[in-house]
Amino acid sequence: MKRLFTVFFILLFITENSISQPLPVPGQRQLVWQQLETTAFLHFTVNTFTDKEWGEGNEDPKIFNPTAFDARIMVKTLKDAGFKMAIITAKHHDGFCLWPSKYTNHSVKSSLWKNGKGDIVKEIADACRKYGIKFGVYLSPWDRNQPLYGTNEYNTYYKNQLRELLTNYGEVAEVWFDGAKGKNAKDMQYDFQGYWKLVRQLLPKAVMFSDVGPDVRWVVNESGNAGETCWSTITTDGMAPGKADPAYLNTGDPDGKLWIPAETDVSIRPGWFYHPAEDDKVKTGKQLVDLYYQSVGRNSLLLLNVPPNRQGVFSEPDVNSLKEFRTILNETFKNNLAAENTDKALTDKKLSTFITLEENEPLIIDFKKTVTFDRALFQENIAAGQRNKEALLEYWDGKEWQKINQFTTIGYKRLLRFQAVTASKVRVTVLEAKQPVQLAEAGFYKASDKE
Ligand code: FUL
Repeated sequence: MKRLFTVFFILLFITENSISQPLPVPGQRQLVWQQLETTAFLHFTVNTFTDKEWGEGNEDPKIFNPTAFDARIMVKTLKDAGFKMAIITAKHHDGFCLWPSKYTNHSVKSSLWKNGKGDIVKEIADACRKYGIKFGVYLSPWDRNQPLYGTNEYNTYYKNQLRELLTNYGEVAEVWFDGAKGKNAKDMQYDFQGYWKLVRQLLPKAVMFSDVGPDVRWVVNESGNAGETCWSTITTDGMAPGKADPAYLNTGDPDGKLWIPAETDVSIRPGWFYHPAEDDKVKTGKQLVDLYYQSVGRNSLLLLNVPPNRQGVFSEPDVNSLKEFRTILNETFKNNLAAENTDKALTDKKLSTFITLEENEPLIIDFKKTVTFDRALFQENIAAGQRNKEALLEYWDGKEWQKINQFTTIGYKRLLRFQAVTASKVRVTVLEAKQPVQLAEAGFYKASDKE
């Protein structure tokens, strides 16, 4: 009898699980991170003064002298343009530290800037706090200056520097681990597991970026293109920073075991660092908006690099583009045409209120009047995992349903751009899903003329 019961319970367990497998879901820190949508990178080091992209590591620290450095002006510009975090390159591949690290003299303390008494990291962190945006750090593992590089002691050096950055500057919301390493670089076994353990221990709320996580992954290009299909899940077995299939990371994996969403890092200029010759090659506000659709609108996050110039502020073309970017987005997404007559759950801008859509059970959104739109927005309640695989959007032409768009993943956000449609009703049908889709938001907009 006892045995029969055991068999019964095992069978029950198996059936339960095959009906509804628990899906990977974001941790709290990932959920907060994803909703930031637009964050900024500040690439700044000796390269800014030598006109290089990768420093050699033998630069004279004296050349670092941004005579009009103003963290507040830059952070305020970012804040006004809707950016929710600034990540500073505390140390790039050249090894020069933007803070007065105890562990090396190759830093601001040997520079002419503020007679060696300044701290760029502190000024940026303070400005972020003043203007209410989050603060993050980039600390390059590849270090072309540090003599210990290539030995295991370098791992200790790196961890000591991480500890300085994570204990002296208040909350750090993101730590960026760059896997880049030159072809002729010394052999070096990075202790990534040890680095990550230290961050978790010191700042459990911080998200960590590397190609393959642990919290957020790389989108695998620097042109600002998340996969049109973009899953926040991947399986990292056998992977390490610098050792992963690019196509896999770009689109993610519907069957991935871990929640590790994609981050899209791209520069407002051709290079990551400021070069005077690129002043007329700054992406326009309209081009930045395209990047927003290709990243945030494809279930990723936009990490836009805006490099300070030799004075230590943003140059005018960059500032103008940032302003234009936010103006266009504000204009486009100002008026959700569905807001008046749709279930409030879909337009209250909360992920936690949603409508559940089963496969092939369409949801009709009736605008109750004729409206014209050329953009659509969908969001899933990702706290319950990412579910939609394929969906169809149609409009009612007065006689029958006409296709507007058939699309794949939604996740945190999916934005669609299409030729203007004039209609009084639309219909959304989930064609295939991992589990019933928890549709948190739906929006229909007429794009700004500036787009
Ligand atoms: C790359 C680096 O080599 C670039 O200089 C830049 O920092 C970019 C964000 O990551 O791997």
